[in-house]
Amino acid sequence: MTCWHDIEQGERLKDRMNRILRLSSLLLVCVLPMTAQLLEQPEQTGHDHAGHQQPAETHPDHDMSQMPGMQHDHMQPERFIDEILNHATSGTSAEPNSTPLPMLMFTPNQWRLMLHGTAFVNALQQSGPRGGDKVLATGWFMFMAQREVPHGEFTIRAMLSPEPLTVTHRFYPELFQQGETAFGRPIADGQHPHDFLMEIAALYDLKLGKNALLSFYAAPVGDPAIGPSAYAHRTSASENPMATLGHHMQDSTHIADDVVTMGLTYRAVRVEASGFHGREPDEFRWNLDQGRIDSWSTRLTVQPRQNWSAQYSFAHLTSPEAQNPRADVRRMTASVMHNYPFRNGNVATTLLWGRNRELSSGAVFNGYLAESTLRFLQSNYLWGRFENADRTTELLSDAPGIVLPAGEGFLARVQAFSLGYGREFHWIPHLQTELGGQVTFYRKPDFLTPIYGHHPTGLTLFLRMRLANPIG
Ligand SMILES: [Cu+2]
Repeated sequence: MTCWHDIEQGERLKDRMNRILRLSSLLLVCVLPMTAQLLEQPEQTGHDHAGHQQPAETHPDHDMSQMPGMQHDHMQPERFIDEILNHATSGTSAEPNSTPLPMLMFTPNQWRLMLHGTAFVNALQQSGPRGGDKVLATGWFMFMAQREVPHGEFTIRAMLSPEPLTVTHRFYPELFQQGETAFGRPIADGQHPHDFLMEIAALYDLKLGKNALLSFYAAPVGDPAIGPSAYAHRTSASENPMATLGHHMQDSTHIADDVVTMGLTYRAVRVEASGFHGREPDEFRWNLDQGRIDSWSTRLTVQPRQNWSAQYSFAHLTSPEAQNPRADVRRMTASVMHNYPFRNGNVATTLLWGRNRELSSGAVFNGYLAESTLRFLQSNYLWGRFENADRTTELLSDAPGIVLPAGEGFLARVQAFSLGYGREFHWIPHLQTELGGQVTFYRKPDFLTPIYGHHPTGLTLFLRMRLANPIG
């Protein structure tokens, strides 16, 4: 039987492990970008010619020329304002200007119609008494239409997820993962599916001269200005089908109800403010949840160079958890993203910190992440993710023989280290198909060993499909 006071011993071990694993994460984010530079010399792009856009032909992922009816002059953004106007990711999030954007695009009349989508069919194995196995599919599909309007650009977007259908029993096994509910109870060692309606949004960008942009975003369900692009949409996590342990401290608000956002951009700097309903989506994933605008966030994004993006955001979430309705949360996140395209490849990296502070109890929970995805020799992917995340006592609320204090408090800090490889096959036109696998090793304080075993490990094998124009 494990007792609560054993935590102290775990705490001491925690510090030592943290030091080792922080070093590993540094290695991870240094080694992958350097590998990219060894593999290929960077191609000569037009990056030095400020104000000019770079032709699509220099970016393999953007080669529209082989598609009948496709726009032939689609541009990789050279400036932050152009990256914003692309609206290529969830909400109003941004990635470095040089980030590849796999998609299909059609240009009937005055409109630009775009289809983005990624789906994984996964076979999971999570070890130990708290683990499990499952076959399931994750992913999302985004339809977007854009056109020029007087003084600006108008965009509408719908993002859908198959997960309510393809994740049975309201969650899939993922060791140490927590957040949201299934059958009225907190999910422990599992990840919830995302809502069928991930985003329905209208965006209007008003051009204020050449260097400034005033942006409006309204979404019955959508993504307020908090954090970087959520893990499912980040290029640095593009081949990793598993959810981040820090999701509910970093980017879980990517599906929120009744979102309005305003943003002002000047050259490389943008300031945004959002209002939205703070309650997390309920476990009924097919419906559209609604609620009054009771929460807010603000975000500062800076994209000074082609390959860099950084953000800092601060949010007040009113009663986010159905299980803990009296607890309001202040969330703070900071992140830096780097992207480096080169001939026949790309490497994308994210460093991310997220922090929740529960206002009633004063409890603070932190989540740190470093991840990187390298595409090399056209069709090969190598990726890694390191996380260091606080877990709350809710994780063990269903564990037999555990004595926990009342209320939701700090339980432990755990580490997860994932490494994966995948190879892409071009069997079907406009569908990049990949076979891949990844392994995740977890570290936890010793007092959790009777519950999780000595070496908790996760294994994922997957088939991934992504809508995109042919590479190369
Ligand atoms: Cu999510």
